[in-house]
Amino acid sequence: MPAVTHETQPIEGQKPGTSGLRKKTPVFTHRHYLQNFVQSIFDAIGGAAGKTFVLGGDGRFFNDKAAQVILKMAAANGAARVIVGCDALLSTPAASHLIRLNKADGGIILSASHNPGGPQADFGVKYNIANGGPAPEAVTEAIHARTQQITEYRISDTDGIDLGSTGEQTLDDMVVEVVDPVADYAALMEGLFDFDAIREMIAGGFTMRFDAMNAVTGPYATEILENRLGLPAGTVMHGSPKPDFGGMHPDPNPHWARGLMDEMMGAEAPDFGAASDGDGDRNMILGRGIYVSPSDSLAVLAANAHLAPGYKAGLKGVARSMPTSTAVDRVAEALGIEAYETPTGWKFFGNLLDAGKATICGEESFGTGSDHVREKDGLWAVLLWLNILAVRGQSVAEILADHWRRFGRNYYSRHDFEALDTKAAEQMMHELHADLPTLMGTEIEGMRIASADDFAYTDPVDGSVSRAQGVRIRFEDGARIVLRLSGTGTSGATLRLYLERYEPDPAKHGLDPQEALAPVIRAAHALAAIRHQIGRDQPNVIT
Ligand code: G16
Repeated sequence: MPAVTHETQPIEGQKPGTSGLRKKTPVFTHRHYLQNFVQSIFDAIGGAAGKTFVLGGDGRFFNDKAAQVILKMAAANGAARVIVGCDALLSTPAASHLIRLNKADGGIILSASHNPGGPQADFGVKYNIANGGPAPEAVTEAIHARTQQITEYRISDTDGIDLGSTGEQTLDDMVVEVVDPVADYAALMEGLFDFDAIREMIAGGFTMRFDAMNAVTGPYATEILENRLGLPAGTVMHGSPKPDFGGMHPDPNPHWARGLMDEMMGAEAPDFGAASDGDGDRNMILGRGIYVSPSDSLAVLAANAHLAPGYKAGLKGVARSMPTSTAVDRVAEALGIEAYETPTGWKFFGNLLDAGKATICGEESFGTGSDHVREKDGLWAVLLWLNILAVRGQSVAEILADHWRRFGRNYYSRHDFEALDTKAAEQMMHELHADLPTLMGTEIEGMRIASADDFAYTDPVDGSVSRAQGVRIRFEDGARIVLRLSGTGTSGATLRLYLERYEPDPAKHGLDPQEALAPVIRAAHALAAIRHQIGRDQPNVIT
């Protein structure tokens, strides 16, 4: 058959970060770049021969062409079957579900998530393993190692495949099954949530706005929210995936989803607002006149999940990434279940979910999900909120106020300093790291430091150890500062500064988080000498 072997040589920098390999699009479209990485994936997993893969992406620029290259490479490497979304579209959680549903050996997801798309913007490739989740570090390290030794890749010398309609075709000896990207995912959601109760709430006048940010969630949200749940047409805004996301930065946070924020804070606001990101795994939750921080959302979902049919048996445990606020830990304590603290990166939740140690996981970076798939899942979070609202018959603001009254409020914010000089950012972390042993017991801004360390994680399931996962400084009153450099950017370095302070007194739950956190923010700037090190003292994104 027409499989051709091309000679190639290693390309520098093909090291997957927090979530797959993300680079500028011109880097990915450069000769052999995608091919080298995909061949390295196949080589690192022991070859593709006889295997079944799932393939799809968020529809960004180069998604369609990259999918054709990967199909031809899978065929030339002897794969038995590739299940691919129509038009090569699949949200990340839907891809995770398809891997599990079809017992596939793995999946390749084309996405740079919340990063902008377009010829000069970002592209990404991520490999997921047979449990449906992102490849763990051992696998991404093996892929990276392979990229440094590669000498050839194999690709079929055929025309591509028409991915415009569903059905089975063959590419050389490989079966290509083109599937509706939405159907199986929508069915999974119907099984988890009480759609009748949500329909009844909607029939009673409940209103909602969902911003799909011109990204992949549009078709999923339209099918589920409008077609199946009966919300009026137009509930989903920016609902058609576009290669450049219509110029939007598809990151669902108060900064990038400004239009939705303004609408939700305005006089005509609907009852509920939500947004999702480029590949559909992130979510932002809003009520009329109120923003729900992702850490609070995780805590509320954990405390109320039993109200949805899929979780009525209760939770086995919860897990959050280290920088995520400890609000969910308080819920876990009340429920008498374990709360796990993992490094940043959804891949670290995989073992806990597989082992039945955690049912719900979440991150401050607008990610929440459960053991229904092995990725975070934006629409899942929206539907669980809708289910809770329908059962409790209260507004988002009432539910949040209730939650804080019961558990106390963890004021929380993340400050991002983007596009920094990489050397300066690394030097800052290096010097801060060197100071850590001297910090315990010292006082700053009237708060005494209880501990200061660099987070290292030992996976409780397989014993693997991940070091240098972020600096954490804890104060005796429960306040906390975390600093780490982002692993998902594509230019320069991004410093993430995470700030948290616990307030048990309900009379003090109405403050603006920036105001409530002011002493913690000042302490962070002083301890890390941020202005001195990176030449800036103002973040460019605050969430
Ligand atoms: C990815 C990871 C998340 C992580 C986020 C931010 O999300 O899956 O676990 O929290 O990046 O990572 P960083 O702080 O290193 O930039 P996504 O939605 O981009 O795939």
